Parts: sequence; C-alpha cells; structure tokens
Amino acid sequence: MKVVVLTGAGISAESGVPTFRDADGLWHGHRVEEVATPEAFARQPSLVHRFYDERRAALAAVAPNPAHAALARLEDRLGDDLLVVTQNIDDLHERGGSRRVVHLHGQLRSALCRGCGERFPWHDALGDGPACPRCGRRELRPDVVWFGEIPYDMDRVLAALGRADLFVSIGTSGAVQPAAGFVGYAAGQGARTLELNLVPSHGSHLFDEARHGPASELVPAWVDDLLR
Ligand code: BV8
Repeated sequence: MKVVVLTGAGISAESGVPTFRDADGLWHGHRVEEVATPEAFARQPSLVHRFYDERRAALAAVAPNPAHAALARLEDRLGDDLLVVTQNIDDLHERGGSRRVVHLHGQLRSALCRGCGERFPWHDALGDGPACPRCGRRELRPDVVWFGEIPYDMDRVLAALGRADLFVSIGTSGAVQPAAGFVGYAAGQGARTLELNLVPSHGSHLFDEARHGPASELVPAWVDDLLR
C-alpha cells in the first residue's frame, strides 16, 4: 500500500513547538505572514533573522513525541511506500527516526546563500551576517519557503500523491496553499483520505474519514491499526 502523510505544526505542538494558530498567528505582535515573506526580509532583514534565529535556537530544547516516533515505525515497515511531506521547518521527524521526509517549506537548521545558491546545515544564528562557507559573500538567508515563494520538491510530492492509495493529513489547519489542496488532488487520483487533527480543519469535509484528538494518541493508534 502506498501512503503519503502530510504534517503541519499540530504534530510538533506536544513537543513544545508553538503552532501558527497559537498566539493567533502572531509573533511578538507581528502577523506571521508579515515576517515570513521576501518583502519583509528586504525591508527588515534583522527582524526576520531574529524570528528564525529564535526558532532555530528553541529547537535544542524540544524533542520528538510519540506521533513522530509512530511515523518512523511505519516507515520501517513500508519503506519506499511511505512518504512524509511536512510543512514544518523543525527537524523532529528526522530526530524521531523518519528518513523519507520532504520539507515542503524548508528547514530551520539549513542556510541558503543568495550569492552562490549553495545550502549548508546551519545550527547557529544568521542575524550577525556570517560569510558563506563557499563563496564568502554575506548573503546567507534562512532556507525556508516564504509566502509568495515556490514550495520545495513539488514534483516529487505530486508524483507520490498521484500513486497514493492512502493520503493522511496530521496536525494542519489546511489554511496554506498548495498543501491545503493535496487532499483534493489525492482523492482525485483515487486515494482514500484520512484527517488526524485536534479539531476539524478548514478542509475536514474533504476527507473520507476524520478522527479528532491529540496527535500523540491518534497517530500511534492509527499506525498500530494499519500495521496490524
Ligand atoms: C505558493 C515556512 C505558488 C516559514 C510557511 C489567497 C488564497 C489562496 C492562496 C493564497 C492567497 N494568497 C496567497 C496565497 C498563497 C499562499 C497561501 O496559501 N497563503 C494563505 C495564508 C492564504 N501560499 C504561498 O505563498 C505558498 N507558495 O503558493 O507559491 C505555487 C503554488 C503551487 C505550486 C507552485 C507555486 C508558500 C507557502 C509557504 C509559506 N511558509 N512556513 C515559517 O515556518 O516561518 S507556511 C507555515 O504556515 C507552515 O509551514 C504551514 O504551512 C502554515 C501553518 O499551518 P499549519 O502547519 O497547519 O499550522 P496551524 O497553526 O495553522 O494549524 C495547526 C493545526 O494543528 C490546527 O488545526 C490545530 O487544531 C492542530 N493541532 C494543534 N495541536 C495539535 C493539533 N493536532 C493534533 N495534535 C495536537 N496536539
């Protein structure tokens, strides 16, 4: 059985990573859409760097939860027949043991050089304008996809959705495109669709089945069912 799992901020909430809807989508009083755009970076690079430097530093204090671990267990059994597509820029899927993970919106622990286009694993701050390890220019930016930018690996994701027998959405409000449209695309390709979320998401009505509750309970129970 070929399975595609889409995850959002809700799967990391119980690990202590705030969701976007927490604090009503505000960061220090800024609407997230205000600091997560190329325009904001051009206008106030130090503010945007602080937004990501703080979130990157906070990763050291959080750990994967049973929902991340359950998906890694599922991957052990399904291998290439499972693809995890996450909107999250944290590294909790990988630290939970998952290997086949697409970060549609980028990663906090990665830096992208706007000068030479190279990417680098990055755990420190970017706010003090470090030089690019390859070209030396001070052109490093957070390797994340901002609003108005093209998500990463869309071809790989659409190909997997096109082959999927089952599409499962975990911990996402379904407020951001193109991820919010994946359920419709997968269903159109003949996949069964399941939502696992704390509360009904914006697109809950689009799923064949929806189960509501904390991911740390719903996801291990769903994986046990599937593997049984
Ligand atoms: C693009 C990285 C073209 C940075 C992010 C008008 C109409 C429609 C679309 C648009 C429009 N205007 C603009 C657009 C496009 C725009 C968009 O969708 N805007 C929205 C706001 C309307 N999209 C884009 O710009 C995208 N690019 O469209 O390019 C294109 C398209 C297709 C193909 C080629 C090109 C780029 C979007 C990416 C932006 N970057 N993140 C960063 O992280 O700072 S988006 C960011 O916000 C996240 O990555 C995520 O995607 C989104 C947040 O959503 P969630 O993860 O779902 O989190 P949220 O807090 O909302 O919800 C959490 C859910 O979990 C809740 O339902 C809650 O109940 C649940 N939950 C909570 N606790 C638990 C739980 N569930 C289970 N257990 C729990 N314990």
